[in-house]
Amino acid sequence: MKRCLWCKQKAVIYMREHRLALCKDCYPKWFLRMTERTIKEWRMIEPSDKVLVAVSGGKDSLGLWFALTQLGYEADGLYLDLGISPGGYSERSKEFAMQLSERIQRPLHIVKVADEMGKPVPDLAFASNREPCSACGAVKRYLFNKFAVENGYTVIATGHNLDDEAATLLGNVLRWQIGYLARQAPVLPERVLGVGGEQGRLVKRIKPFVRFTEKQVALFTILNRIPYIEQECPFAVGAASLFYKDLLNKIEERSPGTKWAFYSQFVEQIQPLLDEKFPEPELRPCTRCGMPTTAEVCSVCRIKERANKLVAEVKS
Ligand code: Q46
Ligand code: ZN
Repeated sequence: MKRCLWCKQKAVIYMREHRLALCKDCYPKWFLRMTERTIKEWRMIEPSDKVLVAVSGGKDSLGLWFALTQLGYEADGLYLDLGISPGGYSERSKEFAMQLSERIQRPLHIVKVADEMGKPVPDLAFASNREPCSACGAVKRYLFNKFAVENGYTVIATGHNLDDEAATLLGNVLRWQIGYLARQAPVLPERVLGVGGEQGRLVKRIKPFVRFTEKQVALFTILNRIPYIEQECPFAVGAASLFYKDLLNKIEERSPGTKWAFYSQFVEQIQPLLDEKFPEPELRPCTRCGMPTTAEVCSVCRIKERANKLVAEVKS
């Protein structure tokens, strides 16, 4: 049995990639220290920033919200009710988010996708003929940004971990999705429109957990006794990202540290080159809603319009 390197108690985790064993008391301290280091290294949060955490009710986003408040950041939460009903998924996730808000005494904002878009995510996806995750991703990015802009938040923090980011990177590399690769980074700076008023802004996005594996985040959340939704979103079943995560875990097993090397070397050496060579097209205000987009009509307004058209066709 391994002993904690810091205090010699019984270890609860051995991180081969760091050659570090830690106990249940020292591990959360190490985890917070590493989170703070990531925030500072990437200049994720400045003292004047107002931080909004995208809270889903899962281990990553709840762990992140808790960690940020432990580190002294006055971060608020936003829970988007996607209206995913199989297994009571959205309802149960919301309960967990509310429990943590109560415990850390920070406000949790709740926005219902159906109120904002006229329909919940599964109906929007079906009616617009898109994969649920593709419609869901676009709607989430849009509504988080809209809420942040309208309520004066300057940073949106998400709980993406190393497994998520490495799997996305692998997927993008396998298909050489240069546009996506050019914009895959732990920090996406704020982008402002020359014209278009207050809404013409993409709020800065940060991923303070990119250094941690999924297991490391889960352990932090569990050791801090934060209940979270363990059930996967019903639409995640069979997703390619789960398969890529599995592959990367097998590689990591054979060669510890590969996952981090794959991701961090990309971010340090390749992403800046791509970003320079393939700059994002100019942003302009969506002609329907005024939010920033690279097209004439933003993808969310197009989803909404297609969904409404279908309803009109069914009724006639
Ligand atoms: S919530 Fe939405 Fe995820 Fe469910 S529908 Fe897909 S994108 S899997 S993070
Ligand atoms: Zn729009």
